[in-house]
Amino acid sequence: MLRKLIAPVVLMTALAGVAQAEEHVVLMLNRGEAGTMVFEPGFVHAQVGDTIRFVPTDRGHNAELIEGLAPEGAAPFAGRINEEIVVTLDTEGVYGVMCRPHFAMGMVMSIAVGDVEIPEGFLEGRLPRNARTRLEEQLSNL
Ligand SMILES: [Cu+2]
Repeated sequence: MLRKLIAPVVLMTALAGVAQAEEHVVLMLNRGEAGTMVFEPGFVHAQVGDTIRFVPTDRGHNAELIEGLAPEGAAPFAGRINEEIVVTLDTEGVYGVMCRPHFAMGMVMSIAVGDVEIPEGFLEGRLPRNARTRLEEQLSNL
């Protein structure tokens, strides 16, 4: 009797695992592998429904969507300085994220959600030079 019950439970657990969203952890650091004032990792490839947890490991940073660097319909977000935030990725596309105090120093990261390509003209708008350089490097992973 017990054996008959176990098989369906194991199957359901396996199916739930496939559909389960993943949480990606991104650290905000004064110094990391890519240099000073960085998000680490600088690039995350996620699926729709996944979340990103931005962790202020070092003080003085925030995580916020860069205006214009997001797919249409994506909800903007902006954490406060030193705030840990969790962002749910509901919309497929490419996102650029910055730390506002260190945007000019190139403290940015990028996210690709789903099986996507970089939209045409994605980095054509006004961006600090250091931010553009890092975004280009990060998005070369796509
Ligand atoms: Cu910062």
